[in-house]
Amino acid sequence: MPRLKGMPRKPSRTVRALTTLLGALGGVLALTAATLTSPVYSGTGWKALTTEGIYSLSPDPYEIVFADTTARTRLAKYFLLPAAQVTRSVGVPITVTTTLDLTPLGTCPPRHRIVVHYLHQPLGQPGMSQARPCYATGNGSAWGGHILMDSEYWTIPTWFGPDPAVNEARRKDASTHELGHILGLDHPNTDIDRDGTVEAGECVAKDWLKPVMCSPNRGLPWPTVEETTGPVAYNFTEPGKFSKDFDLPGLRQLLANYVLRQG
Ligand SMILES: [Ca+2]
Ligand SMILES: [Zn+2]
Repeated sequence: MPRLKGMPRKPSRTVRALTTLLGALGGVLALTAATLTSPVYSGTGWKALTTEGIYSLSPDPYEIVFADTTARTRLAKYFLLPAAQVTRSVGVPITVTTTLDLTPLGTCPPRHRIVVHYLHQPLGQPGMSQARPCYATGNGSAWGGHILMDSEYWTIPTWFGPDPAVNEARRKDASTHELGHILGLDHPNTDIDRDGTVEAGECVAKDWLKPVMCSPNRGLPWPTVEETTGPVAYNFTEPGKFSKDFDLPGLRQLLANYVLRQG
């Protein structure tokens, strides 16, 4: 481009620099707009349960109910903490009720009901619990469903190892983990070591804490007995909590997806 006679060079440079800056800003703005308008189905340490048809979390309240009085007596307290966390830190009210609900396992319960069962080996295998999430066919949001907790965690006090504190921490983690599935979270395990296989416990961690949705058992190893220290309990600093760095951001994004998917 020809320069006007007598025109100093500096302004021209300034204009070019400004143009480049605007170009860069334009790119940033476009990226932000795309981020704001598109639903997201996975992030660091979390993954949406799209394989079960769940793409979002509804802002309307959910309630936890029980299949029978034994389930209510044994398990109600294990859902208080995660329900309060989702209510307070995600913004979706979840109430632990005293209601009994006889909806059969093969049937989805009424909208936004989560039925908790206390059953011996519900999958026919030792130590296996299960969530059976339902989804709203209209918009792919979490509907509610059934949680089948294996009663062995409670009837055999040393199920998770010799340390009572470890056992209680694992019971809490297991209950919260199954609730997470109902709310639309999948296992976030990924092939971190790039050996071609997604392994058990292969999940991101922050301050040694993995997502509660990490499979299995928050990705924690069985407690082991060390000769010098006795039973070692592995980082159960936040038993039964959705982790603030992984699970909770995932649930918040699922809630945001509810609106984003309507756009
Ligand atoms: Ca691997
Ligand atoms: Zn699971």
